[in-house]
Amino acid sequence: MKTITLAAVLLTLSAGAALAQGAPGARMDVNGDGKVTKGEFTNARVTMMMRADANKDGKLSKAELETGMSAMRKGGAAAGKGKGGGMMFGMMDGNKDGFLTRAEIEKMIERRFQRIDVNGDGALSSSEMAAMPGGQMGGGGGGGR
Ligand SMILES: [Ca+2]
Ligand SMILES: [Ca+2]
Ligand SMILES: [Ca+2]
Repeated sequence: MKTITLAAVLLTLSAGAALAQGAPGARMDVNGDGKVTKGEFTNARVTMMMRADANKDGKLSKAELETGMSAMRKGGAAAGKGKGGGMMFGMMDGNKDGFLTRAEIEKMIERRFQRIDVNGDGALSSSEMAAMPGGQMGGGGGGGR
């Protein structure tokens, strides 16, 4: 299945490039008001995570998550977290069935949102995003440019 592999690589590359350019979160701010609301944030992150759903069953297995994470790392996003998906997977899989459903991923992302939203106004300003813990989401390079 050469075509599929190539397509996946291209997808990964363009995703990485898109993530690497501009401010962290520029892509998440769908309506361009300079803030990323909880909905925008959750949606962007869930969509990103669900890209790893290789067999399109709507759930992420551990293997799918790990593949997706390493693809993201190669693309430049999610850099810095060298730990692999294992621990993260365990934390996210609320019912321990070995799969992450969209709802489980959303829950994790909402929790993360609350941590990033320092002033608790329900939206992330660019300074809050810049201070995002771990610099996931393409912020890993840290202020080059
Ligand atoms: Ca917005
Ligand atoms: Ca899946
Ligand atoms: Ca689960």
